[in-house]
Amino acid sequence: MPIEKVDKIWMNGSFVNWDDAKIHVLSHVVHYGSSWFEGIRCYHTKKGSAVFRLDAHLKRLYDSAKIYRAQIPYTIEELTEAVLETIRVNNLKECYIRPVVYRGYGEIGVNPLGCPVDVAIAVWRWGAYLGAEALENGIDVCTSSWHRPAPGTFPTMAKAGGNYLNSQLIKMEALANGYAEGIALDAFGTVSEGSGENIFVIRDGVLYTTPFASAILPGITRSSVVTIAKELGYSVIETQIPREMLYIADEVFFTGTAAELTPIRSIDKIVIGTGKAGMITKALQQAFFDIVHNANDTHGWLTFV
Ligand code: PPE
Repeated sequence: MPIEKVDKIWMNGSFVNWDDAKIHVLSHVVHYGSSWFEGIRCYHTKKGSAVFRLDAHLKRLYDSAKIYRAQIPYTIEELTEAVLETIRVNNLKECYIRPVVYRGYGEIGVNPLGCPVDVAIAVWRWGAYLGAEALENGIDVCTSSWHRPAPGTFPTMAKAGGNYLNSQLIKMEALANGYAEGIALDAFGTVSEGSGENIFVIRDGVLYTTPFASAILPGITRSSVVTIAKELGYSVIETQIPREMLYIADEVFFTGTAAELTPIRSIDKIVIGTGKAGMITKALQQAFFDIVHNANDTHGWLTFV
């Protein structure tokens, strides 16, 4: 997706012009993938602009850095304020927010500890991630020949830049074969997640989603949907999902900040359910959009800008 420029980017405590937000080519992150980031949405709700689950996203950012022994040189309160300020200075009512922490310029070599931990926050306008129609009608996806990392290789609970090399392989293969997205299996051959989304499977009125140990990113949309589904009276089971369960599901959908709740209408050319967004998927979508569009927020999930 092309990026639409805005005015300012927050870098290490001050605002710089969009075109000046640059780093040195010998920054550690460029060579060794040493970054941790978040994707957050700010919605233009009926009650004003509000960021969805800002605290949970920033908590995950600090967790990601901690796994890699990186100390973020700001408090969570400072970064919270920096995110809100970045939205305000750019005069955006609605946007996608990308805080990124990275090992900067200092030393070269695998050992990152001699490099500074730098922080930037960018915002931009980002619409429907998998296409405008996707939210309504669902998408056609495939299972990927690329698997998610095995335990003890790349920690998937960290939202690390380097993990997205795996996501890129999954996404490019899917697109090359004419699909909108790929579903990756884990090292054991059970379902993991999409290149940038968690997955839910519905069968006989029960929701299933893959556990953290299936090499997923602990998605914040995923946890929100689990909460919403339980409130609507559905059972949600977190368990390993065999690949074939995808094909015989009544409904399958992706969740993610960018993807929101995107229905899946076919997998490997096998039609899922009725081949349209299912009833439960629609009900969950509606409940989710009621929170972020109408600000009907009973959970304290919105931070107003
Ligand atoms: N798994 C992966 C691998 C992932 O990247 C995301 C978010 C999720 C699950 C869902 O997590 P959450 O957003 O907390 O519900 N992917 C982000 C980046 C997408 C991109 O293309 O860049 C996102 O959705 O913002």
